[in-house]
Amino acid sequence: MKQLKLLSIISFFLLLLSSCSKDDVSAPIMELSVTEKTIQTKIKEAITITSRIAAGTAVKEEWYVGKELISTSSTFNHVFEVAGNYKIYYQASNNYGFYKDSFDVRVEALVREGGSSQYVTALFEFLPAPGQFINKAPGNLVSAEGLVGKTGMISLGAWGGYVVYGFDHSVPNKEGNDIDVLGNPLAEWSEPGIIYVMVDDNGNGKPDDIWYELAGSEFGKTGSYLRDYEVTYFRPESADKDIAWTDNNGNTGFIKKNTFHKQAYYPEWITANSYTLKGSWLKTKVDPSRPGYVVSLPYDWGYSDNQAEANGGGKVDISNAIDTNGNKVNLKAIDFIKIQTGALGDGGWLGEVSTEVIGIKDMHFSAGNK
Ligand SMILES: [Ca+2]
Ligand SMILES: [Ca+2]
Ligand SMILES: [Ca+2]
Ligand SMILES: [Ca+2]
Repeated sequence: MKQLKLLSIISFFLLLLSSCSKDDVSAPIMELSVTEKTIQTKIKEAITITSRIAAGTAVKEEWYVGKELISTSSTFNHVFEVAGNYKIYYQASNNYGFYKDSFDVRVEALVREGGSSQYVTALFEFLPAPGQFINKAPGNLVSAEGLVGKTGMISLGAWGGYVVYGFDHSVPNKEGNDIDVLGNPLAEWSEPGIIYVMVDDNGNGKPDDIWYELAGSEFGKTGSYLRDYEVTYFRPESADKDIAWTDNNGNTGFIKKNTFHKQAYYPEWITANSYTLKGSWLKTKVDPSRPGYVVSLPYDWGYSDNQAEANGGGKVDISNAIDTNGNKVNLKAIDFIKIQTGALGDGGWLGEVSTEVIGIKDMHFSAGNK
């Protein structure tokens, strides 16, 4: 299936003093012919490392990747299928002593050059939360498909609703912002979407790898930001009823129906009578104190459908990627993107706070230049 290719040979010289009697030496003498301890490679390319041991020396050899035994010969040959950081351990022993060594391996994902469009080119998943635009445009599957290769309009419903797209090339992480997620915010009506990115670590063209949240201005702020938040939405008895929800902190509430949108708000293509969405949470900034003039002021930066274009819009920097522990990760490029409604807010007559996405584009793309 895969072509093994000799990418890197690191050989070292293991000199065991087999000509001496056991009484003469307390331990074997070993020498490394190379000093590189970190190996850079790409997925699906073989790494070969060969040990050189004095002829006629009976040595037991073992090569491991992590705890997995890969080889018991003088040659380590292995193909890494998934990008990431690995450790290779080598050990050799004979009657006279024991030798061990290790190598760090950084396996890079494939960076896909070129591409035909600055916009996302594939829709992988659309799972909105209930909302006033769900089950019709712009909150249906046709709307989600409308962002493929161009601009359009999609609403993700209330908190946790999301959509996943891919680009037909890897979007590089260059200086500054890299991706522009277009929305329809107004100066006093923000519906912030949290943006996640993914690298195709296993090179299969599917978003089955690791999501990294792009930290925005609220990241880590007590009271306005939570990770691992979950909301379960329940199908109402009839389409004219509000949609009940519960969260994993013991709160309950409703996504309320309004008079402008009379269709069912619970996604009709979901057959289960409840479903749970998971992600990070931003405290809603909806101010309902003037019911006729409800506002939801924007967060400072880092979200879609939040700041007006003049204030940076939904432009985000891949360098803000964080892992599940909230630690920064260095990504050279990304292949997939997820936008998720980040606030659980009720705008009164304006309906639920629900992120809209108008388009998603690679800010570095220029046709014929890549
Ligand atoms: Ca960047
Ligand atoms: Ca993948
Ligand atoms: Ca909305
Ligand atoms: Ca909006």
